[in-house]
Amino acid sequence: MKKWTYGFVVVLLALSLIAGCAKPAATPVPAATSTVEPTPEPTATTAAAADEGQRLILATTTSTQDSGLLDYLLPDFEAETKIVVDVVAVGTGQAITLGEDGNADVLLVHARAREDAFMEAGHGTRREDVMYNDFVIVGPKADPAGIKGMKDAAAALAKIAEAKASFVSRGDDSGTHTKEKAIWAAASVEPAGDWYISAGQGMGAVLTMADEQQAYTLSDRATYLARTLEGTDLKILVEGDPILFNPYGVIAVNPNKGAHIKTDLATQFIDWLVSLPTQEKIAQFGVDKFGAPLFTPDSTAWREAHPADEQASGDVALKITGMVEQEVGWTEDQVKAMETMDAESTNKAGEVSTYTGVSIVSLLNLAKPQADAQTVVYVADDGFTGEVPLADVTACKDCIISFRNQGGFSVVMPGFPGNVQVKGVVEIQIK
Ligand SMILES: Nc1nc2c(c(=O)[nH]1)N[C@H]1C(S)=C(S)[C@@H](COP(=O)(O)O)O[C@H]1N2
Ligand SMILES: [Mo]
Repeated sequence: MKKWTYGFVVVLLALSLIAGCAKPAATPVPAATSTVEPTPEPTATTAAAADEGQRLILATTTSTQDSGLLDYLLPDFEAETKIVVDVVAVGTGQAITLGEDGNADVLLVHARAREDAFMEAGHGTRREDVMYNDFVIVGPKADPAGIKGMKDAAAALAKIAEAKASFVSRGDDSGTHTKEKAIWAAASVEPAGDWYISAGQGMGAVLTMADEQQAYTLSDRATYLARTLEGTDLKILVEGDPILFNPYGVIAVNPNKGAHIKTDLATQFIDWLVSLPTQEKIAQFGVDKFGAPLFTPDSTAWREAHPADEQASGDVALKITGMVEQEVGWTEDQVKAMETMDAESTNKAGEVSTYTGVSIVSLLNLAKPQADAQTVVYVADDGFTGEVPLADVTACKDCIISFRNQGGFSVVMPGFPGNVQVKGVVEIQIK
């Protein structure tokens, strides 16, 4: 499997709303979430294409339907191919069962282990990567369990359990709930007690409960992002652990299940879904509403066409965010490939040292701070922040982001106070 962090474009687009970059959700339902499992009845058809008589049954998870993704994508497919797609939106488990029973031609689901088992058992003839999104652990700003910034999701849940800090679980056997249970299992914790609230609700309702009760929960990023626009006080506290990755696959159901299985149409659908134009459309979905895409394209064709994205998304080591014309992020190697300069600076102990790095002014020029921006906030990997007026930074010709021996970067601003010499800087926020 390829590296799984968010694509570069996603990082840039999402940075205004989120911190960090992780790629790994089960029910990315932006606004209203549905907890009701629709009955397995076709729900989407197009009259025009129906005339041609070609119909394809797509069994999928509620998230692709509830997020609006299918309504956004499918008209193109139906117009191009004159194939009507009958969408059956159910939980991933149910969708897979529909496939096993030969009650669908094609599946679009997000449960990689179950997909692989489906293929291995011979229920499917072709599986392709389509897209992904990710889960995040969110919680109150006060963070009573002290999990902020942890990179290990299981360790974070273990800490929540140890602190008996309130945690709201979906408790609805959704994909998100399945993922949550997998993380508890990875932590070797069986969550139980007053602090563990099983809601039996959709993602939106669970986020509302967690917000009201100052509790932690596991959310897909898309639904959380949508909530931030509605003023949730919950913060993303843990992200980026590979266990939080949520890939979607498309599978053609094996025609040996009966003459009614439309393999030709399924093949056309899969070819179209993983094709570059469709993947490009997926990359745009949600950007207008939420400021970040809800899904990141990830088909083989997309990956081949975007090798740079993949590389950049691997490890964004330094980024400039906030009030800038263009949010930017670089890998460590990219920063080190820039023009370097030396700066002499005196530390707290009075020792003078020479540091090598990249001019902060030149980095800011790449992001172009907005005219009304006032302040620079340097954020370190340990959460430490240092704040300095933007005008002071733009006037400083020998201020650099230095390369540390142990990797990573530090702010070196000669002559400025110790508390702006931020060690392990990972983000430059412009405010
Ligand atoms: N990441 C990080 N950077 C930090 C700090 C910190 O706690 N975390 N403390 C700051 C303060 S207050 C000072 S005085 C200097 C101390 O570093 P020095 O001993 O190299 O001068 O680091 C600054 N950078
Ligand atoms: Mo300091």
